[in-house]
Amino acid sequence: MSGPVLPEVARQPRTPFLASSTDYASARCVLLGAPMDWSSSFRPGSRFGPASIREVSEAIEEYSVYADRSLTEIQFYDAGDLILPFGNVAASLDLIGRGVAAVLTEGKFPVLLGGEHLVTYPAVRALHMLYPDLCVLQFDAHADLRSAYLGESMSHASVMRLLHGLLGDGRLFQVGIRSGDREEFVFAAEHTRCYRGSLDEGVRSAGKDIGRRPVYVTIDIDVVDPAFAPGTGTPECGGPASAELLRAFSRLDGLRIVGFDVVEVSPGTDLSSRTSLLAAILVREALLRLTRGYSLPPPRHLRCDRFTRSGHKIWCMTQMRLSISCAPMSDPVNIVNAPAGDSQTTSEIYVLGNDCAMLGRVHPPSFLLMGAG
Ligand SMILES: [Mn+2]
Repeated sequence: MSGPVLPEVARQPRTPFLASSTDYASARCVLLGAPMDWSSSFRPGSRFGPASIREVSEAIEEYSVYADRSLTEIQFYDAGDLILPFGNVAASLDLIGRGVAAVLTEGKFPVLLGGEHLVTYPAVRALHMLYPDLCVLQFDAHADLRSAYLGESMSHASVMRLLHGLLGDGRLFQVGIRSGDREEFVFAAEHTRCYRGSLDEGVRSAGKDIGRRPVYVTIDIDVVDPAFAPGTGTPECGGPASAELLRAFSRLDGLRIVGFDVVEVSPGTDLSSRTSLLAAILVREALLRLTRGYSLPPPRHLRCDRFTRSGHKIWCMTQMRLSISCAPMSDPVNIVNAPAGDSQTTSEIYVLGNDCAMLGRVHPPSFLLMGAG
């Protein structure tokens, strides 16, 4: 299959990322923009991050001296930005989850461009259904562990708390953190691994603790000092230089990275574009690492618990076109608009998610069921 992922919900980029392929089928990674900043508290504008990162990617080299590898040696596809309903957090997260799930069911790695940090939540939720032992490595100035911010639990300031609720204790690894309220640090001491030293030491320690478990890497660009990344929603002084971040990034080499995002790039407050340039380099480094060696296994496990009650709606997506079907999951799934020859039994259906989410593939590679409770 060639063409954009989710043509109904993603828009082709005006300027695709440097060296991206036009051949979707052979791509190992898919870039997907999530231009959402609906919960940004200080300075909105990260909705313009994905377009800005793509635009400045022209100015960086395809070859990376850090990875000794070039984007021209790998296959990745830039699917453009998801079309998100302005101001609607729940519906936007739902669409982001679907977009990431669509990438995963194609056996490809997602690379998400934020957007505010909340976009990480649906991405991790989709991956967690594929990888029950998933860990998250967070580069950030902020702990993002508030149970709610301004009365809102679905907030960029609460995203890591949401992820902790999903993954449980000891799965969240935090580096670069230098800001948060006291409760967040008390929470971190008990429930996450929050490394307070240099980025380099933090990533090294996190790498040892994560081991061979699959890990999603999320980079809030504000992890570096505002001198190096002024274009971000909540700049936090006292951070490391961009060189330190790139050095720490090279330490990720031994890890089994299964997804990546870079978030909180808000180009409007950075006339120099250095924030977007740094993000573009991070995306290049991520792509070069995600395509190294191993590939994404197909979904393996079945979790039907949220779907066993009768009367659930099942969204059925065939050949990346959405259609709607309704079926009680206790019965064999009744697939509407299934192409002739596709399995109509539940035996090959994998549940990847719950409320926003997805039932996995029936016949790879182009079949995806999406469900909502
Ligand atoms: Mn942050």
